[in-house]
Amino acid sequence: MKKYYFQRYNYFSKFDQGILMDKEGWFSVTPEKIAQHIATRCQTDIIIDAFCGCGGNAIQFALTCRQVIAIDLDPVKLHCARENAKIYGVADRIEFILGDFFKLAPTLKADVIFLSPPWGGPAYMNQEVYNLKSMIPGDGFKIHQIASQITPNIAYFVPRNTNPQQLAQLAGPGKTCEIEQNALNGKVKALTVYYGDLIDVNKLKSIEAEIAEEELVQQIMQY
Ligand code: MGP
Ligand code: SAH
Repeated sequence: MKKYYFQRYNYFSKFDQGILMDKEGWFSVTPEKIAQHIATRCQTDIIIDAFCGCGGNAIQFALTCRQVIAIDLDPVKLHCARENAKIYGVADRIEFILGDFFKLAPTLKADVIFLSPPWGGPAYMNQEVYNLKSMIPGDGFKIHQIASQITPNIAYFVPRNTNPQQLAQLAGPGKTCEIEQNALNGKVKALTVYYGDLIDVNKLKSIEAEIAEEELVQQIMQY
């Protein structure tokens, strides 16, 4: 736990104002700067944070979106998230729901869904290449599939060593996704994978143009 405590201000800049976290919360919370960035990318009307934990992401979504639906199975996490949201002055912008995302999903409507499920604890790094099927509630494929019945606009927060082929597979045949590395102080902490309208099309176009240019150069060199 020590290494997480040393990073406390990375997790919540207002840590000293009474931030609450339980054990799982400490090792799962999204660092504030990364959560801020994801919230900017996910700016929308209604967003669901399907696995809200102690609120690291939900608080930032409340600052960029009109309404946040924050779900967690664990009442302790939900209590922490609500208290933490009060510290950031955004509790009134978040609807907290105690429940199982899988059971609630058919009743939910939103423009964007953010998924940051349990990865199986800090041992996720013991796998050289993280298999999405190792996610704890069900598996990572099922989580994405259930979310995609609500909206195709999904941001999926996954381990930095996740198998990229699996992430691409989730986009569906002929479709694409954007895999973003989230770094803090020069170190990659996790990946956020964007699906649907969350993909930055301009970035994609410039990458495609770069690849086309490189191919052209290769052809000229061969000639
Ligand atoms: P980490 O690798 O356990 O910690 O998690 P650390 O100390 O930042 O990295 P290290 O390489 O220096 O040891 C990195 C980040 O991943 C955490 O800050 C969380 O944002 C996220 N994270 C970690 N775990 C185990 C989970 C998880 O189970 N679920 C979710 N949603 N995020 C997690
Ligand atoms: N993004 C959060 C951390 C999420 S940790 C933050 O920044 O604070 C993952 C959370 O998923 C845990 O709090 C766990 O209680 C919750 N969870 C696990 N299974 C769930 C389910 N079936 N439905 C809803 N929440 C679940």
